[in-house]
Amino acid sequence: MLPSDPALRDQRAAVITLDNPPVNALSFAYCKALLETIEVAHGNDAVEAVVFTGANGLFSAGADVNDFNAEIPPDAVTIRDVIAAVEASVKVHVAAIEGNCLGGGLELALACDYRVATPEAKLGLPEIRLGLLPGAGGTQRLPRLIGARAALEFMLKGSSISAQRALELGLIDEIAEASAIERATVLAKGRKRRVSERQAFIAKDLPAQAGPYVVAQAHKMVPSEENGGVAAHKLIDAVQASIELSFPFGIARETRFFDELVRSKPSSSLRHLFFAERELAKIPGVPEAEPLPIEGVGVVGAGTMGSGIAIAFAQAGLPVIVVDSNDEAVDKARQTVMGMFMYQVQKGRLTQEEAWKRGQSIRFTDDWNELAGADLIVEAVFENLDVKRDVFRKLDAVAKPSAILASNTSTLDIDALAEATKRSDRVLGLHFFVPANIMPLLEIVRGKATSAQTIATAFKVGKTLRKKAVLSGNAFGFIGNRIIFDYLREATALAEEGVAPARIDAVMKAFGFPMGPFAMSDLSGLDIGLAVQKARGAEALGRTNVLERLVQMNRLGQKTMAGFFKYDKSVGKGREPIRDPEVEAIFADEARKSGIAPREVSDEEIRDRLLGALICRGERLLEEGVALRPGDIDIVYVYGYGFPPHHGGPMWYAQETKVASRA
Ligand code: T1G
Repeated sequence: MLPSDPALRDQRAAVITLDNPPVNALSFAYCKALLETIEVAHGNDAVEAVVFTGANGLFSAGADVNDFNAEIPPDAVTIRDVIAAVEASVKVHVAAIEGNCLGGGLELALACDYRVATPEAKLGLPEIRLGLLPGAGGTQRLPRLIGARAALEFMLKGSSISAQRALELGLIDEIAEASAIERATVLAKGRKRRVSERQAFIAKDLPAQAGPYVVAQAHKMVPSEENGGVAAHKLIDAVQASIELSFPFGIARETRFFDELVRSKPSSSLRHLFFAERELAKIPGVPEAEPLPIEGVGVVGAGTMGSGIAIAFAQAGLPVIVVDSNDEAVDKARQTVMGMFMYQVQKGRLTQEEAWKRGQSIRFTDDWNELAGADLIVEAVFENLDVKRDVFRKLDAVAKPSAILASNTSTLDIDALAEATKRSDRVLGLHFFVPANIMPLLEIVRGKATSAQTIATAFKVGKTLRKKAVLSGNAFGFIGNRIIFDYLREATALAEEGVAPARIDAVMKAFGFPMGPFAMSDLSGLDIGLAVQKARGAEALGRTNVLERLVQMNRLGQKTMAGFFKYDKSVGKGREPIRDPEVEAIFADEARKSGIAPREVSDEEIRDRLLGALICRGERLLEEGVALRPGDIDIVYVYGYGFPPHHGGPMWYAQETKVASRA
């Protein structure tokens, strides 16, 4: 285990390489082998220092999340045991970090005396995203190393930071421009352990008496326990323990909290979503196909969707050509684009120069021939089949033979668009969500002739855009919208039975949705909802004409400051729904005409009927093969329709709570 490289050997350092492909997960099984390796190094007098590093281009992704889905065997060797061995040793330990160093992997590094990282390393404690908290000492060691306030912010966010930021925080000791292992062994030479320092009462950035204030403030800033905030509140309590209790008692408190969270429903839901997301691009029956290179993108239509899609591609570093013959739309789109990039500068996410460059990477024109060089062209024009077929016919003529043509339609038939071209194998749907440069969801809609290579290319584009890309069959409304229609219809049915829209929305907000079904309809526009209903024919039309009446009264939703609710510019920037008895009267009148009697309905019935509608349509889409897996539907709903992640998505919720689907 002593390095073969004589230079390193002379440093009397033992290099232990974490090597458990693909992400060096510190599973119980791997920790067992690792502990044995460490004990050999500790037992070797020739070894003065131990250097941990990682194979496979990263340090470690932390604990193996799969291990938490089963009862933890009593004799399991965990990261805690590995860290206890490191702490008990007299030898200096140094972490040589390359690539990702996350979760338990970073906690192992925190148990070392020194940390060296290469410039591209990424360090993070993302446990909160799994409904957990760092359970191998991170909540006690990190506050002592970088201060309670910085540690709290770091762990509550759960996002990774760069090596440079880690150095600024004091999380690492050095950035190694060349070999981290080499720097680590040099750094270890002649150094002493820092265990006691690490376990002492130190509140670096916080006068002792401020601790309770910071903790109290933090509790106010995270969601309530009912609303998915359980892990966050426990994490804050664990950091409070790091301020108030001695190290061993703090560790005991952390362990208790971790063991409670790992058995909690919110955590099992979030772990389900973690793995569901990683299944998305595994398409059964589609042979591994080499994705086509996408170096230039075209967008047809400079409206809200078109400019958002253009920004999304520019943000991913791809040059974009936007075609639109309407000068007014082009001017508005140009402002939207520059406005978006200037906003990123204000937020400190881009430098002025980067924003300018990104803005310049989007070119507007009314000349379709400028699309001849694009590898992918996304059509985002008015939602009308004939208009779109005409666009596809024109694109087929100007685009190069290898180009992929995609439609951003949210409901229309992809095959009907493909038939307007001579390249139906290279035609598919790429359904973005508003705003396209922000919403993480992307539905990839496969037509009957869409090739495996086109699908593979679409998933690669999804990864480049950092989207959660979900494959959908070519059916009305695809996955997301098809399911939401049933959900909105069930909400309308409840209102027809005399339940106020405001109460229905309140029940779904209490469940964890950012907004209820009626506010959601008002946001997307009642005229759009009615047009879609009409396009779908009788099956979609509700039992009454409420929607039609509201549209005739020009109550189209937020855009006309009245829909199912009223809106007032002076209340919540005109976006806060205000209860309107006039609408409830219209519901009552229409219900009377349709012979629907008002009835008492409990909050539970409201919740279960609406969730039941989601689940039922989800089950049908799985039967019809429109959606591949329940997990795919859960990702669509969590990342596209505000389904609360701590409930895991409609299909996971159904499985976990036995809520019956509602036909
Ligand atoms: N456990 C088990 N499997 C994992 C895993 C993990 N921690 N991380 C990744 N995988 C699998 C993943 O399912 C996929 O499998 C393959 O590895 C490649 O992943 C005690 C309790 C590291 C940034 O939350 O963020 O430590 O689909 O597709 O895009 O306090 O994976 O190929 O079969 O994502 O290059 C905390 C989670 C754990 C990090 C790489 N750690 N992982 O991204 O590849 S809890 C995390 C990631 C913990 C301690 C606690 C990313 C990545 P398959 P991938 P990638």
